[in-house]
Amino acid sequence: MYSLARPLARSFARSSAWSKASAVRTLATAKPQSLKDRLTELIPERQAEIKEFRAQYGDAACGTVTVDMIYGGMRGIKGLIWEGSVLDPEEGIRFRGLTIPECQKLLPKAPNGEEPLPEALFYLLLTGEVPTAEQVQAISAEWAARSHLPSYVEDIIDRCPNTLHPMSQFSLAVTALQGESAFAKAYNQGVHKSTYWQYVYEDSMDLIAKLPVVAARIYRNVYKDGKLPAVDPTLDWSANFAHMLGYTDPKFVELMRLYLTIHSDHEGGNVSAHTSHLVGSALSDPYLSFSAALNGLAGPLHGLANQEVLRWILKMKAELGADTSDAAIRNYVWKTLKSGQVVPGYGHAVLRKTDPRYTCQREFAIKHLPQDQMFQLVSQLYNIVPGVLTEHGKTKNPWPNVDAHSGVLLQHYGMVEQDYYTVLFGVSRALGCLSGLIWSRALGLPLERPKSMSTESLKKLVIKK
Ligand code: CMX
Repeated sequence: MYSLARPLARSFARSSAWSKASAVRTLATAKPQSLKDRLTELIPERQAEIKEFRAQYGDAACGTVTVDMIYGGMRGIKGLIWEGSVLDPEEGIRFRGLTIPECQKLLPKAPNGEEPLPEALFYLLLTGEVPTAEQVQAISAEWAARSHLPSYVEDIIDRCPNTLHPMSQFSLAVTALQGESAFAKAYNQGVHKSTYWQYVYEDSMDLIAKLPVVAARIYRNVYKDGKLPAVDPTLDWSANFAHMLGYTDPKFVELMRLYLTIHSDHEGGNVSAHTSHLVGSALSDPYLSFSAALNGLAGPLHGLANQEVLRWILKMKAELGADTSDAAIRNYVWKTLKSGQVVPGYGHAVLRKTDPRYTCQREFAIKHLPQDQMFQLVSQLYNIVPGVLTEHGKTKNPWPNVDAHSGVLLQHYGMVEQDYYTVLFGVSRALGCLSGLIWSRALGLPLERPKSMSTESLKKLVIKK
């Protein structure tokens, strides 16, 4: 096991009592531990560290809250704990201290594969440690073994009309899976709160295992003949998902590994992560919490933007015909803005630079599909849109986000059904939301309940007499 030593583990470097202890234990451990055993060791250490931190610094202020922040969607208010990742406006995401290129380098890969396995990222999100290939294989096998769907859930999916958006079907199926919740059963039996995380862990492992089966069933029902191959216990999570979707090209499988890794987590304040955190804080089980997150992900300003991007580019192609000059594209972007719509795939609530999740997908395209006509259009847009948005003068971040690139890769390998793209995002986002939920229960985080104000009460508070 590779443990996050300095300088990589910036996030833990400062709270080094925990990271040093785990590094030492890592070296001393001969036999690889299961993920749950490792968590069982790490949780009390982290609980003690936080207890001490709060005892010393519990009264420390963490910035001011202004009236504009309150009206402005709570941007920048530091208001929740999320252990798995931290987002820097300039640099982008770090998963437990590791950037995306560092994850691509350090996380175990499939035999002959070049992209990281999402199983490894999940281990990293939960423990802060890079697992061995053996530990990752154990997770792949465990997820394959837990992947069975109850027949009532299969029936619910099969009864959905093809006209119901795949994200609605996905959320519905995850809600229906709630009948399987170990946490809900344990809570009803009155288990001690110190054990909650263990049931949330079991539900999370089950749910992550089942998501590709649910998602592939929706895909096959809506776009294909409804027949689904069985899960292959010898394949990793992404390879199984690609196989069930009906894609056999090894490059598509590699794309899935990259895709499911990079869409997993983007700190805790984004709509999907925050929703799962909020709903989970009411001790709603992981199925209810994650289906709520999916409903947020299905919004066009969040995950649905990946569908919107491809639609917008196809519409542009249809409108411009043969003239895809820079000038014609610039006019099309301006037309979108002047009609009061957003340019999908551009801008971000936190980032102020090109999203590294965009960059790594661009690198994948340069490597595997440099001649793809749609990729070339996406590249052309990258040269044009930031300038137009800057001239337009409203957007704080004119650079592309993750959703500006994903669709063009998927369509290259034959997945042209744009309405489905956000479901892929949802499968991946489970890794971040559910690892967050496990830690929230392990740390005993309470019911989330910020203070809201009416305009009148806010005026009374801030206007000096
Ligand atoms: N096109 C046009 N206008 C944009 C814009 C874009 N891509 N991005 C921001 N703006 C506008 C905002 O709508 C806002 O306008 P108003 O003042 O009229 O309300 C103004 O610029 C300021 O917004 P901001 O502070 O820069 O951005 P926000 O934090 O409010 O919003 C986001 C962030 C992502 C919702 C926004 O950039 C956007 O709508 N982008 C397009 C949709 C998109 O790609 N979403 C996916 C984000 C990644 C993800 O979650 O998956």
